[in-house]
Amino acid sequence: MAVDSGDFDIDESLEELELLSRNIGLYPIERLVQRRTFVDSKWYLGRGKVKKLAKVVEAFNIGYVIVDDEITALQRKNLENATSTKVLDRTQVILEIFAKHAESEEGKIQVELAKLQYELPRIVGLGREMSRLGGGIGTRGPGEQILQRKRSVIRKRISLLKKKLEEIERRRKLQRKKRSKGALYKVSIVGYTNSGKSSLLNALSRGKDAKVADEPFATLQPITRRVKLPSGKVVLISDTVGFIRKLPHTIVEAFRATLEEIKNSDLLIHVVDISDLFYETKIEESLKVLKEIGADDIPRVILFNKIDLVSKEMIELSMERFPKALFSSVKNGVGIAEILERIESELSKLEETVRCLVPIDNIGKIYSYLDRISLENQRLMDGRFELVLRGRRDLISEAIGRVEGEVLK
Ligand SMILES: Nc1nc2c(ncn2[C@@H]2O[C@H](COP(=O)(O)OP(=O)(O)OP(=O)(O)O)[C@@H](O)[C@H]2O)c(=O)[nH]1
Ligand SMILES: [Mg+2]
Repeated sequence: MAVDSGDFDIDESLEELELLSRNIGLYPIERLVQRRTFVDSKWYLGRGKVKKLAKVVEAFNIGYVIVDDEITALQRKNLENATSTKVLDRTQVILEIFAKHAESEEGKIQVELAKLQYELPRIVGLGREMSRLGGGIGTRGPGEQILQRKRSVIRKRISLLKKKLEEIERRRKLQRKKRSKGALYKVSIVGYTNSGKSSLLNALSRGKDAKVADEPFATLQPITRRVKLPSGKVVLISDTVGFIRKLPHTIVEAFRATLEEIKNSDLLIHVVDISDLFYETKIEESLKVLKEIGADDIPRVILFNKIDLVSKEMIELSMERFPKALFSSVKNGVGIAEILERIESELSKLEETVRCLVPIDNIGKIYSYLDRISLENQRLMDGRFELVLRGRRDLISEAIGRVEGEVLK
């Protein structure tokens, strides 16, 4: 059930909600859409539509009403009272799917945190009836006291979970520091859920470790693999949690550390399911999430996957619209070599070659960078070393900055 405010294709959105609902065992049998530009603050729908909803619920003996939006506690209470049935919203459905897929300690904590943060603001304002059980006007009845206690328990739990996540994040940073000695490039595979990100990681790393499934949000804990590029250079490639329209804010918050890993990338491969008729809106939705986590300025390559499911014309049309995009059928191993080549060429844009003169006494300092930048040539010249260095711009300037070498270019 949804209000169509014209922001996006409502049928597409409901189609997606249906898919999400099925994933947690709820099978929608009726759809109800109200076309209006605003959402009713108390009822979500207009009053007439609420009555219609109640009739539909009764006629079909419906067990759940699912709203294609995030609703408030008041809207939920009113809809539940009016329809005498349980009301769920889009965020709760997504949270349930996440809960189903949480396997690791971190994933479980993140999901519990997201759920509690969703619940906390929804405990307020429903205490009026409960309060009537006790105290009079102006006093705090036992109902309100119970709610306050409940809120306080949830707040404490939230802060405990946040501490645990911080600890996990701290450990991860330490590990990263150890690993980053080699300063390998990091490539992240991002995109809408179910587009084939984990399948791609498996194909690129010739492994099977990343969990692949034909369902939304199969990946909650992204994995990272070392992958050898055609030149022999090794890079780190990670898959990520899938994006979705209206990705609940509580999820972005709870999974911030996981999502922010994307920010540490040198390059993003944005996977798009070309067989999805609405792929353009999904590209936009993914860009919104990237923006929200501050990763929208990282170089990005669009990859249209699942070309085995569409016609040649569709591929040609997408090529015209996105001339720089890559195309693949990861399932059939088509396009993998081109992806590796493109990763190589994109990363090489981040590099530069510099010729410089360094005093002999300082050469050790430059050598200490040779696990991260490469020394292409060196010769002794008038008591100084002439070096040709190639590597990441930032590392080259850091290395040369340490020895005050003279840059010849
Ligand atoms: N037909 C076809 N199916 C593919 C292709 N690539 C992946 N799939 C299927 O698409 C489904 C989703 O693949 P995943 O790799 O799990 O997708 P994901 O983007 O990691 O999904 P989440 O982690 O759930 O966000 C699986 O059933 C894959 O087998 C492809 O090239 N063609
Ligand atoms: Mg995945």
